[in-house]
Amino acid sequence: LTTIHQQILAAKKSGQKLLAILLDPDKIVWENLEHLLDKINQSPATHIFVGGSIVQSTILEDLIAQLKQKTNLPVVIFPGDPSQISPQADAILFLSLLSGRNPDYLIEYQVQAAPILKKTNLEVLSTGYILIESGNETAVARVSKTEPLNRENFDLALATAQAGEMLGNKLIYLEAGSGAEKPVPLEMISLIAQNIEIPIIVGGGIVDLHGIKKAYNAGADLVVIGTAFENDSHFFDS
Ligand code: 1GP
Repeated sequence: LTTIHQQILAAKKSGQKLLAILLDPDKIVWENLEHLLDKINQSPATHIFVGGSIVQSTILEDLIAQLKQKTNLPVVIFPGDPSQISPQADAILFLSLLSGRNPDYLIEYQVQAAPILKKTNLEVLSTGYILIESGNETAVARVSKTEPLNRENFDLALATAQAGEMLGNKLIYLEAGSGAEKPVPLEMISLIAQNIEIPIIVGGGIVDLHGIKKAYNAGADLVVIGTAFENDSHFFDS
């Protein structure tokens, strides 16, 4: 029995690139769910992330139940706050928003979530979450009331990722924000990839297959696609 963490590490070691489709329960058109599940099953996705900035728990539970029934992919919660915990999922990104200086997103919500998580079998993936300026204000910045890191300050982004690794995070998530105008700079991904050991997730504003490939080539181990698949369920058809 291997954990999702072990699978990600094994993939990184063997050079296999991972892909997550991000589903925001608030944006699901329920009438089209069957079709969406088919498209997910036909896609190259290796993981499904579920979450959003504001999500009602009943909708979250319903969506995860459907995903567990009708796909074989691991379902990982990508929570906006501690209300977004479902014991039906396989794992949760236990995020600490390292780019910000809002204590709620650095430790308060984690303290609230810990006793709830203890009562579940969810695999807890501690993740250093780093928001990078993307040209437009994204929901993460707005909801968390934090400033993203300057997209040109590579040294600060690297120091932040390294601090996350030293704190014991299992993963680093470089995030431009959902619907970002500009994705995380490729040079920033490669600098960080060359200078930390833990796997790197990259997401936000990646809108075509070429963008996914470029992120992989720069050193991303797992790429997250939300908006582009949400807008076009044929995104992965080729
Ligand atoms: C957002 O990184 C994810 O948290 C995905 O972003 O919706 O822009 O693909 P997009």
